[in-house]
Amino acid sequence: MVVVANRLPVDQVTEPDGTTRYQRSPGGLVTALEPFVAGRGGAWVGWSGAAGDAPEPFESGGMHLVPVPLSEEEVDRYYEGFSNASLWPLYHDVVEKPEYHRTWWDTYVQVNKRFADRAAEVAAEGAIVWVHDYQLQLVPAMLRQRRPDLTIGFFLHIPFPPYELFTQLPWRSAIIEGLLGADLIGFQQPAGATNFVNLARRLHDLPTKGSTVSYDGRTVTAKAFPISIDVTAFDELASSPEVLARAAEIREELGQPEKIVLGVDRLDYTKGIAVRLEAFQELLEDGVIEAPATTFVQVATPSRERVEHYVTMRETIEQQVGHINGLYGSIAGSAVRYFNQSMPREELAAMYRAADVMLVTPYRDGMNLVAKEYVAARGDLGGVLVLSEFAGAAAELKQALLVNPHDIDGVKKQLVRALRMDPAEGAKRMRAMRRHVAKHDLDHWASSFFESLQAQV
Ligand code: ADQ
Repeated sequence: MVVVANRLPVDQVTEPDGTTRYQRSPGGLVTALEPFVAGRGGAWVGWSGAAGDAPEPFESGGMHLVPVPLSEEEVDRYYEGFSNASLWPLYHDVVEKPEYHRTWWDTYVQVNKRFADRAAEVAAEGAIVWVHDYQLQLVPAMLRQRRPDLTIGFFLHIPFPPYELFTQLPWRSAIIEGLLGADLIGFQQPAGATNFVNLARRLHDLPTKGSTVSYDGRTVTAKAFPISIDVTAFDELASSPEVLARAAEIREELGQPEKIVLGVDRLDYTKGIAVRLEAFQELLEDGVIEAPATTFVQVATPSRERVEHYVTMRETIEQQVGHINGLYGSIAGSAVRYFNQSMPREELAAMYRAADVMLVTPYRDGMNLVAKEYVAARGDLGGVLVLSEFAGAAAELKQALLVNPHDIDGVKKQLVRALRMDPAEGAKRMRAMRRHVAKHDLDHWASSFFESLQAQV
């Protein structure tokens, strides 16, 4: 079993004396895949996150880790350029205008080849290889060419766009052919799988039947596997005495507001942070809510800080926060508490537990794990989730208050409804959502993908 992903499941840490070591990344994906990889004596091929030479392969957590080197220029063109300034906005409904540059594409091809070479070197005869995400869409075909004996799976963590958007891409055919190298292609939503099958038919004139495409004498299946989180672990963390004490402390430190509204995101233009701030500001203006009796806490992890769209978006959001606080803050407290920081899981869990309303308003999101974390954290059945209908999670968390983030009046209406919701109704909704996520957790996701992939051969 070999996992191929842009990043290795470890982060490089520099000690005070200048030496470096590797530490397991805290991410959920690593937790989910580790048992599959480690249990099979498997390998993980990925970039360490630092530009320059890569260390020799090493063992960690029962896995054989194979670092792929990327030069400064490759990080610039393959990662920040083609992956995050071409594909990311294109696959998220062109929320921002994608940029297409031939040099970026050439580097994307070159780096995908390097990942495919490494995977081809380490995979045992007849091994299963699971390739992840939009940075590596050419790897399946490159790998099949090098190693026809392998079973290849691919999972896309972000949405897959319809024909009308996807065909903007000057290298559209190469991407579809790259993905067709896999035996099984997993998407977050059935719509992504349908879009892919349609593209294979319309763009490449390939025979398709339901969720399958006939290509090169093989059958390629495209199917939805909605990702999730380790629900039990998050639930336990959020109900631990330490986290509960911290949740109470957070309320106190905020000056015991009547209501806490929370947003937690990677600072990304797809997440709709500005929309939330706008809705909150208008409700203050309208006199429907008052600050700091109602306080909005927004935690935004720094992300892709060298990509231009991200720099301008951060400035806009910070101005908006300053503006709202200037108008509606008081000596007693601010209306919006904004943190451009990454927080430890325990602190996030305490925030989820303290928040009366969780606002998740992306314009488009493959899944959105924050929404699922909030539900997993609310073992007390408290709290109301307001969720964008354009997040993959909306297909599962049906008892959330759904909103169209483009409709500001609609967002305001649902936010007020959430703030005023009768606790019994809130508990009923939360219980139903918790029942769903308890069954559909991360292990369920990884096992179903893995079983479907094995069934292909
Ligand atoms: P992301 O776009 O990163 O993921 P999301 O699914 O919400 O979005 O995951 C974010 C993760 O980062 C969550 O686990 C959250 O707890 C954590 N996080 C956010 N802010 C944080 C902060 N300030 N401090 C610490 N942690 C923070 C992509 C896709 C999603 C898809 C996932 C998984 O865009 O749609 O759900 O992959 O497939």
